[in-house]
Amino acid sequence: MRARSDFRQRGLGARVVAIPVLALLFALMLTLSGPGAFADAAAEAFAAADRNGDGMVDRGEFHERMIEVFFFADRDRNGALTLEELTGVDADAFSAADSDSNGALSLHEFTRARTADFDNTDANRDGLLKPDEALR
Ligand SMILES: [Ca+2]
Ligand SMILES: [Ca+2]
Ligand SMILES: [Ca+2]
Repeated sequence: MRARSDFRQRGLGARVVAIPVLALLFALMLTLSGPGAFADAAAEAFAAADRNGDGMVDRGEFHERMIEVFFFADRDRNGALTLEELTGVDADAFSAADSDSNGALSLHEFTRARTADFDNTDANRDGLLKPDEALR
């Protein structure tokens, strides 16, 4: 168990959490829609996150979607996501996001990692994800 200060340093550091943005959302869509439709599933996931239908996902929309995904993925409803619950997320990316190394992602750890994804994906730094940024 790491100290909270170490947790903060790691979270704010330059370390890149190597989960492609919306990868989890895509993975869930793939789980629901079956294999062989990645592009369609990705576009559907993007459209689902784009609540106001303006063709872009802003931070508020992204945050809402993250929360939904967290509780959807938390199948045993214990308030934390294990690697088993996160279909399609690789072990290294999971470990990088698991700041306190307890083998599960809290909502805070999950949203922190996903927010880093947002920032990494927002190529032009305008606070909006457009399909050409998110669907690569
Ligand atoms: Ca939008
Ligand atoms: Ca759980
Ligand atoms: Ca954890």
